[in-house]
Amino acid sequence: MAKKAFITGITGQDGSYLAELLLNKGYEVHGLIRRSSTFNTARIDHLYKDSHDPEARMFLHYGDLSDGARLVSLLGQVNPDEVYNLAAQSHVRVSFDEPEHTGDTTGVGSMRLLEAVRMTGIETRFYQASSSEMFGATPPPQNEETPFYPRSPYGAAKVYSYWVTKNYREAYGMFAVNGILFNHESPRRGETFVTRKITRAVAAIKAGSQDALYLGNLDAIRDWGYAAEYVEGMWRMLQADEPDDFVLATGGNFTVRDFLETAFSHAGLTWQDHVKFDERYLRPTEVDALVGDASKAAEKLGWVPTVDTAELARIMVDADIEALECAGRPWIDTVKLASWSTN
Ligand code: NDP
Ligand code: GDR
Repeated sequence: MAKKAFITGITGQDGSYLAELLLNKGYEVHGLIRRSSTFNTARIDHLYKDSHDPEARMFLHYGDLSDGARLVSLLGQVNPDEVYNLAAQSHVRVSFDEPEHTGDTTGVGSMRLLEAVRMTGIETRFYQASSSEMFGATPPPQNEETPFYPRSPYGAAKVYSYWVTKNYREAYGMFAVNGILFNHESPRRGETFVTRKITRAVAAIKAGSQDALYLGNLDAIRDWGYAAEYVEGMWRMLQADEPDDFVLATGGNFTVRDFLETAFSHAGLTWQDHVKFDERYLRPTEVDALVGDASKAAEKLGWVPTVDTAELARIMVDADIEALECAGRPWIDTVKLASWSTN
């Protein structure tokens, strides 16, 4: 019998890579998707087969982390071996604009899903997408022992989810783990996160359809890894003998400015000619430096990332240039529209 996985956030960056990984491993994959007036499945369309097709192994179910009753009925119906909770309002800057919604989905939503597991009584392993943002103001390097000091409603909501996951493990003996992941990016990264915002702009500037790129704080230090490698780490956490929490990171320490330099120069451009400052992109409280120490994951899970930040920047620039060249004008128009975004 194929193992069954249930993924919340399957339409997001990580959800799409994880679904791909699990389908390749022979799993039957069930994903939670939100009802939307437009299609929101672009990242997983290449994996989808109509459910009438006898070869279909990925199934999508409408639901929302704000709807606990639906989570109970779905988990009871699917009865998965593994649950990956990747869904969240995941944008740090947006969490200052929508703190209540962020708390409800990124925080309490995790508890609703854990409670749904407990109420249905299913035997399953549970992965919680915890974040390096929980370390916030605590200086690097950060590992599993580092104290939390969140600096945003998002970070605070993730701290709640971290502790409630740990509590369900201790209170009910659940196999529930926290993956504390540092920033990880890819050509599928959401367009308003800084790396993708930069690499899309590089492609549009190179194509002559954009001139300026507006950014906020260029001094922030981040440890940017490649998302496709991080989902393997998530899966390994659920295959371990005992439930435990793990940091996944590369140990790299690029500033936003370093990323700009690498991305623009890869396309033969000079970032100083195009980047302008806009205070809208500053956060009321910033996280200055996140650099992870993933030695526990290397030792206990054998998880070691191979793509560093410079290579990642080049992969993303190449992908965005190719996307523009392949799709032609409609895509260029989308780039222009996206530059109106405030995040
Ligand atoms: P994305 O923003 O790309 O994806 C978020 C997913 O959550 C989307 O599928 C979105 O659906 C879904 N979602 C949002 N709100 C709800 C809700 N109320 N109910 C159900 N689904 C919802 O995030 P990533 O893939 O980058 O990240 C995955 C997880 O890992 C997130 O929890 C994030 O906070 C966390 N994380 C990410 C890191 C990173 O660097 N990428 C680092 C550390 C943690 P829709 O498509 O409909 O919007
Ligand atoms: P982050 O990612 O906040 O680390 O959260 P983001 O890419 O949004 O910001 C990284 C750094 O870049 C600075 N920055 C800008 N950021 C954005 N988005 N837009 C800008 O124009 C801009 N200019 C400068 C930011 O101030 C920040 O210092 C990501 C998310 O994926 C979270 O869900 C996840 O938990 C953490 O990574 C780990």
